[in-house]
Amino acid sequence: MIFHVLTIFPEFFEGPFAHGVVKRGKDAGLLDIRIHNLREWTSDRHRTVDDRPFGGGEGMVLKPEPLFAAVEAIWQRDVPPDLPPAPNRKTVLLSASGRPFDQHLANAYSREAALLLICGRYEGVDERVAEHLADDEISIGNYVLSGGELAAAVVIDAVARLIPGVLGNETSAAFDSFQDTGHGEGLLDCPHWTRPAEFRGWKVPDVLLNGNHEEIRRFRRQLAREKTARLRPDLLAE
Ligand code: 9D3
Repeated sequence: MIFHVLTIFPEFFEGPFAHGVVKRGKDAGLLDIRIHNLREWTSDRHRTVDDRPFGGGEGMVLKPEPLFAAVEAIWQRDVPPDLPPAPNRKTVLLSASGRPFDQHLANAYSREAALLLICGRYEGVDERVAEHLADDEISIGNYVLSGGELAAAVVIDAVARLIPGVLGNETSAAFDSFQDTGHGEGLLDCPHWTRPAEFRGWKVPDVLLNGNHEEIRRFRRQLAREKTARLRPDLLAE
């Protein structure tokens, strides 16, 4: 799978993909990450990517022309011109006003051949990009970031680990979403402990040490329910 990232901060991406699961997937040839500098598709002397909002107001807005030129060039470069455009690819705008990104969307994206992630910046992106260029407009959560770069890294991490072979184990990825822990649909994972069995006076629950696997399974399920009620009551609200 190919991940294209369109950004005004290409240096930002030198760090996040140099380690861990994404690095392993790259080294194994299962995924490729290509970073594109939006300023390469500007045509003025100052390489301008932003402008003031129509109607007035704070901040600057990413202009449509470089974004359209970049996305069209990246997809054309990727697909030989004698072939029809590949349907199994998505252009995704990362924006604070997007639809929430979740595990279901990560699963859907992992079945695409390529994703092109557009990183929003400044006060926002000209709305014609969301309407006529991007297939989806997504946010990674209800908090304010300074731009889409961190969000793009989050999306790539979440999607990359679902690509068959990337985690090493072909079946684990689909099963370990918090929505499918084996403790029942829509529960958080149960808490985990490892050695030592007592640390600073805090003991690991005895049940987990007694070797009774049926009892352990019921105990973990109960802990998962309690933890979900405490930290994520919204998951139990239906
Ligand atoms: C204080 C600025 N906000 C006015 C109410 C709007 C705003 C504009 C631009 C808020 C954030 C941003 C930049 N954020 C992103 O581009 C972004 C983002 C986010 O802020 N939160 C969660 N997901 C994402 S994806 C891209």
